[in-house]
Amino acid sequence: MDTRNERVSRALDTLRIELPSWGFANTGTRFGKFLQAEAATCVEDKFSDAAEVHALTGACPTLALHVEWDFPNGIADVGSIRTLEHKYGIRSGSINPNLFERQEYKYGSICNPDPAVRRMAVDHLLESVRIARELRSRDVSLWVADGSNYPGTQSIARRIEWMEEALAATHAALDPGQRMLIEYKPFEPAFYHTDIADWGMALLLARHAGPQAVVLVDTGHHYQAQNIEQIVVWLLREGLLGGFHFNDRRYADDDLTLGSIDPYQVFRIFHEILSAGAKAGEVAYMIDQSHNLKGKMEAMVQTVCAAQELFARAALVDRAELARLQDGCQLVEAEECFRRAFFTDVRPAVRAWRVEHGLPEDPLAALRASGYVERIRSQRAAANARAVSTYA
Ligand code: PSV
Ligand code: MN
Repeated sequence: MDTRNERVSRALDTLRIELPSWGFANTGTRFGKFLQAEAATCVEDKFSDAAEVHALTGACPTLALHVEWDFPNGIADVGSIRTLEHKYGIRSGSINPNLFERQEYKYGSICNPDPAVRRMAVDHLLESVRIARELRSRDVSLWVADGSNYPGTQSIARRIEWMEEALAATHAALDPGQRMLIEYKPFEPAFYHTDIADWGMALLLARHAGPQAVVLVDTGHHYQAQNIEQIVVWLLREGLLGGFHFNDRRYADDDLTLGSIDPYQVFRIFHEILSAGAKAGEVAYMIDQSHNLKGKMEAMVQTVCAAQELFARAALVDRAELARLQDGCQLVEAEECFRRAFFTDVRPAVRAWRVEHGLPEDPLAALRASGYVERIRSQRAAANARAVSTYA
């Protein structure tokens, strides 16, 4: 029988968590932003911050990039991104097309009734696939913000057709090793109907698009009380769970630190993935948070540490014993077996894993002691102050 430390160590060796470039920049809510002097002001800052988080946690070798924000010149920026990859030892991760910010997308992007706008959106998707290919990124992660605000104002059915056409065209452009991740969200920015509102719609769209299309589960994108781990089990069973966007939520898509509201939910999700025997990397774990109040660097380190601890706890579930108890319908014993792992204090084992890998025992304390945040604050304050004045 393995010791607790060995099980935790083996589990953490397999856990990779992608950082979002936009999580280091000044972003906020639609009601405003509280600007941070240390926020990233350019793509290089984002690579630098990601490298720091990786050095502290040992789990984050890739950075998710958003095309509109990180490639202002489109594919022409690939060369400078490659230079940054080498300079900071961080690889480009998922490539995220942006189908939600241009004025042309007021009535939708790939579901817009205007064929010229749909064409523009598909061209952007195809360019995103080319960028991903150039950077050897496996995943193109797609969130479609399309929808409508008033009943009867759009044909839901025709918009499905247009969406299928766009996704098929994007899928056809993928290289054999690439994947197209389809993210769903039940609300915001559309209030009446959202074109990809839930995992069922995302799953059907993925099936229609082709074998390299899979579903992306953003933990913030569900109605209250929805059982996310059950969705995860179904997607795993269908071979369609592409990955996650990690955050937490109290009401809506709140962009909170992972597990800050409900760590038990994250544990249950990890348990189902480990129970299904998913191979490392098959399910992409990505963070999708833009902190408005917490320091961005600290919040990111905190989320990675929370993910590591909850993953470690899920790895401690005695799955053979649990299966036996489930088969015998020994409800109390089964639940206690499950809870025993959840309530285990894995922090000593996680610290041991860090020491074994030459990492700081306490990444958050190490970040504070490093002076990194103070350094970037003084380097970036002027540029961020200029950003403030543009709002005046
Ligand atoms: C939308 O709320 C979302 O979850 C999508 O993943 C976007 O790409 C991301 O947030 C950043 O706006
Ligand atoms: Mn997301």
